[in-house]
Amino acid sequence: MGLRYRIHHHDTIDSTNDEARRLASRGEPEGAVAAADSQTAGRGRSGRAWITPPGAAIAMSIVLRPRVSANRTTQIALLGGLAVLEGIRRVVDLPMQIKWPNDVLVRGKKVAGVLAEASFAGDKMEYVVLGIGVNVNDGPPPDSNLEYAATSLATESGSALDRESVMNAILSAFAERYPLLGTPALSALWSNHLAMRGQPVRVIGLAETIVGTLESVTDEGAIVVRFDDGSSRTILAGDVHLRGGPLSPALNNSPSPSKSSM
Ligand code: BT5
Repeated sequence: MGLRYRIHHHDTIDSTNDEARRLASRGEPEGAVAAADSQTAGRGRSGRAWITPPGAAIAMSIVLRPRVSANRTTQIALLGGLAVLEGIRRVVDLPMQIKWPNDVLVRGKKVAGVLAEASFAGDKMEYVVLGIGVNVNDGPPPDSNLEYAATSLATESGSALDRESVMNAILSAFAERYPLLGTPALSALWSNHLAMRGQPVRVIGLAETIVGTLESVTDEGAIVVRFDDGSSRTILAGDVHLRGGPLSPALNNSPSPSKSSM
C-alpha cells in the first residue's frame, strides 16, 4: 500500500524535523507530516541554519519507516529532492536542477533544500524524518549572509503561488517515487536533473577536498568525480562547488585541493 499522509499543521514551531521526530517517537506511523508556517530553529545539514520566511514558504517533515535493512538516509534525501523538483513542476514551469545532495535550484539559485535524519535503536533504523523547505512566495531576506544565492518560486515565475497546492504536489510526487527506494531507477532519474554534470567541480567532503569533473550519481546516492588522469572517486557526503563559476562560494577558506585516485 502507498504512503498515506496525516498532516499536523502548526503556525510556529522550532523545527518541523524536531516535531516529526517527536511524532515518530510517540509511535506515529509512516506518513505523519509536521508542517509549519514559520520555524524558529529551522536547520540544514551540519548544524547550518535554514530560514523560513513566515507565511511565504513550505516547511514540512515526513515520518518514514522504510522496510529496508541498510541505512538509506542518503537515498531518501535524493528521493526528497526529486519529489520537490517534480512536485513544483506540476504547479509552475521553471528550469530546475538538483545540486547534489539536497538543493533544488532555479537558474542556479537555491529555491529548496531537504534534510533527511535517521533515528536508530542499536543498529536498527527506527525511522527517518524527511524535512523539506521551499521558498514559495518569498526567500530569505537579502542580508541573510548565505553561502549561495537564494530565490523563491514567485520571484522566478513572476507570480504568487498557492503554497498548499505546491505542498500537495510535492507530497504526491514523493508518494509516487517512494517505492523506488533501494532500486537503481532512482539514480537514473536523479542524474537527469544533476546540476553541474560534466563540469569542473570542487567537492568538499568530510575528510578532504577533491577537484575533478562531476560525472554521475550512483545507485547508493553517491556522486562520481572523474580526475584528469581518468581515474575516479565516489563520494557519499559533502558539498559540490563549481570551480570558478557562479555557484562557487563567495568566501572559500577550504584547504588547497588534494587529489587522490583509486
Ligand atoms: C539544506 O541544508 O538545504 C536543508 C534544508 C532543510 C530545511 C527543512 S525546512 C523543514 C525541515 N525542518 C528543518 O528544521 N529543516 C527542514 P544545507 O544544504 O546544509 O543548506 C543550508 C544553507 O542554505 C544555509 O547555510 C544557508 O546558506 C542556506 N539557506 C538557509 N535558508 C535558506 C533559504 N530559505 N533559501 C535558500 N538558502 C537558504
